[in-house]
Amino acid sequence: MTCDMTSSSTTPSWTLDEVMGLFSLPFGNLMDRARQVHLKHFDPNAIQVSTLLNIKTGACPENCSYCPQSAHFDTGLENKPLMDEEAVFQAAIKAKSIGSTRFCMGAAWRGPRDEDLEKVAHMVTRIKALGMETCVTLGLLKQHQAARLKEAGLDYYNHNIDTSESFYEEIISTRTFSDRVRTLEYVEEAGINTCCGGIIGMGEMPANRAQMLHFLASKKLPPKSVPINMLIRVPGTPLADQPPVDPFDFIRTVAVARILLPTSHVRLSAGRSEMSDEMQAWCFYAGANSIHYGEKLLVTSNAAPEEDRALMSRLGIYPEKRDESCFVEEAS
Ligand code: SAM
Ligand code: DTB
Ligand code: SF4
Repeated sequence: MTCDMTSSSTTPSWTLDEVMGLFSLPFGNLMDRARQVHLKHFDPNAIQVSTLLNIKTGACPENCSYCPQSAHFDTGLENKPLMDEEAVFQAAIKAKSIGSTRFCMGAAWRGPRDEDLEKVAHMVTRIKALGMETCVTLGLLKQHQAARLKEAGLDYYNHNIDTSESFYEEIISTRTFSDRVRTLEYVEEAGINTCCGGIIGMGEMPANRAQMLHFLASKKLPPKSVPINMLIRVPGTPLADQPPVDPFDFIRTVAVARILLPTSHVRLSAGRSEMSDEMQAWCFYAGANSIHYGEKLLVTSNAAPEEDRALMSRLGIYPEKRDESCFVEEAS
């Protein structure tokens, strides 16, 4: 049994113009709007805590311009094959011991081969039995692969659309936006929660950010988890020299995500190590209520765990308990 998927029954429908209007609001007005929505649906001081592990590193055939793991760019990364199940399991135990309630495994694949998917399915089942929520991000899936992950007990599949459909081909040419959407459909049909968001700072315009969030909010099943990544400008990737994102524009994007996806968790994902404490505090105020916790993201550094603990303490925020709806069978 996995978590219920009735996440956004209260989501009103938005036109793209209305979403653009939210982005254009004076900063304080937008914060007021987002805060009201956040207070209505969540404990504003509880933060969902996930830990990431890259279980297969580098040599990815896709050419995502932001990604240090693409075989198309020389980022100095050491490629590594799929990790052993036992090593992954031990990492999950460690993540649980530091307070994470969800373990997210990432693989640098265009999509998994069936034999690799089977190995990942075993990892999912073992980690779930620890009492953790499970998430994987493995690239494009076939329909039967999504069904197999559901059978293994997977709670979330992370598959980002990354940006708007109109800007997509500027960033990636080895697959289309529609390829991505098809995998999301397979995941939804299988009954797995989707985790889907994007990256800010790739050279997109405010309209592209609005289109991306409008697309997510307009889905019949909006994602239950929405990562908002700030581009990590990795040397060797085509986006290495992008100008930094204006912190207020990033916070605005978090706030619009909160308003459009009122019952979803909005995750501050990549880029937190480059954010000031004040910027993160504004993101939490604007409605971000999930983080990746741990020294590493997939291959790049994350905010230091001791700094995260200190910041949470200074802000009076605390880790959210796990979602009990994910564990109905075990509890009964
Ligand atoms: N290969 C799988 C896929 O593409 O879905 C899973 C791993 S992939 C690295 C997961 C997500 O990480 C991407 O969709 C992207 O949103 C994010 N990401 C990768 N590199 C990033 C970077 N340099 N800065 C911010 N986010 C990044
Ligand atoms: C997501 O949206 N962000 C995480 C997770 N999903 C898998 C990954 C961020 C990756 C940042 C660059 C890296 O370390 O590879
Ligand atoms: Fe491969 Fe995923 Fe990186 Fe794209 S984002 S290059 S699919 S690992």
